[in-house]
Amino acid sequence: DDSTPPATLSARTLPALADYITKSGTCKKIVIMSGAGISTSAGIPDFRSPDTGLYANLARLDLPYAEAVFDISYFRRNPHPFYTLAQELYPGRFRPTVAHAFIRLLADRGLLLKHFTQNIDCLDREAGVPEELIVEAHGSFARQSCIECRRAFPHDEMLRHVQAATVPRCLNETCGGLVKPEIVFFGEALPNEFFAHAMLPREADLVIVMGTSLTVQPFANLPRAAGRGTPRLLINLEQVGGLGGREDDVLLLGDCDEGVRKLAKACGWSEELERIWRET
Ligand code: CNA
Repeated sequence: DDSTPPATLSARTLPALADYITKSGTCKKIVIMSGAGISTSAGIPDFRSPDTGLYANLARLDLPYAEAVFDISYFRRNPHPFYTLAQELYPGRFRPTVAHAFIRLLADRGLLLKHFTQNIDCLDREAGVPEELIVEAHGSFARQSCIECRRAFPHDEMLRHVQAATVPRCLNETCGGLVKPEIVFFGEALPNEFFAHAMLPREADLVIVMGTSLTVQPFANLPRAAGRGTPRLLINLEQVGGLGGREDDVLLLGDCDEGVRKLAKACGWSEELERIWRET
């Protein structure tokens, strides 16, 4: 709780956190956990924000319930709503945000142990975060395959379908199953890569959670995997996932881009951050 003094930080404030990162000599491995909120300023709506979120704006797709658009059993019966949405959300139409540039900055400085993201928009890759430092917990639009026989489907063919909002079918004619981007739908398992790295937060010297409601399991458990005494910073519009409940938790409630700018400034990294952002 708020009254317990921190174990690792000198205080539960941004300047104390910046000192820990830049001066303590012990903050070498940073794990970031992110969600849709780091991409909203790029123009991609999140799911759950009232009014602006995707779920509040799906009436036109005539779904039985909002989540159906990403539900595998619904997709089998009716893949059209998903492909209508895919046309709007497909990578290539959006530019990385300042928050993505900050993740790149940490990678450039050799401080990024891993970026766990729930996002499927590939904006971290586009910002130049090395692929091997990213765990796309819910998959991404980077690959696509048949949901029946798992055969891979060519990227250029996929682009053609997405642009026309038509539904691709497996190229294996004896199969003919529905093809979908390898983003994880409700009812599907997370990639093995997620489980292979799920305990990595234990090794972190700092965890930064940003732009996520932390409501989707098992991702929502990641911040808890960090050891006690490992500072955890939350940058989000609202308080989520019990963050703030440990003595080394720091809350930066507000916009993600603003939050990373404040943190970068406190660390003396403002120019570097703006340069990376301009160049991405
Ligand atoms: P969510 O449940 O919609 O929550 C978003 C969170 O971010 C909320 O707590 C918001 O308050 C917060 N938020 C929104 N905008 C900002 C902002 N500018 N600054 C700070 N905080 C902000 O989304 P989650 O990612 O938590 O949910 C997990 C789902 C959403 C995953 O399965 C994703 O695949 C899926 N999703 C991804 C994208 C994307 O790839 N960009 C877009 C929409 C949904």
